[in-house]
Amino acid sequence: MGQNDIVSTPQTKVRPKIEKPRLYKVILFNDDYTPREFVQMILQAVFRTGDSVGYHIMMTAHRKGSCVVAVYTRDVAETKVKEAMDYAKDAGFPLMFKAEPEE
Ligand code: NFA
Repeated sequence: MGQNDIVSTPQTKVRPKIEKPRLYKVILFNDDYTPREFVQMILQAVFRTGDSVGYHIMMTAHRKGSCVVAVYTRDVAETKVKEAMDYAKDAGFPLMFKAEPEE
């Protein structure tokens, strides 16, 4: 090959198809027994809602029957649901959370 020959390697870009992880909603359900302050405490401790957002999520579930708390990957959603319900169970309250896949 002479001095001025250009050698070019074909630049094929490999773009593997990456599936986005499915996300799961954590839903809080109302009941007649768990104190409001306890629900708020759980929302702050487990879901890091802060004071004001925790209050609004609790009140929405209280008025409408349920409320989406947050959205996570499956593992995180299920771990937080278990953690929250273990706290409630230990305190003797029937508070319920569920993790549901998003459409
Ligand atoms: N309904 C409960 C009460 O009046 C409060 C509550 C809110 C419980 C949201 C569960 C979920 N003490």
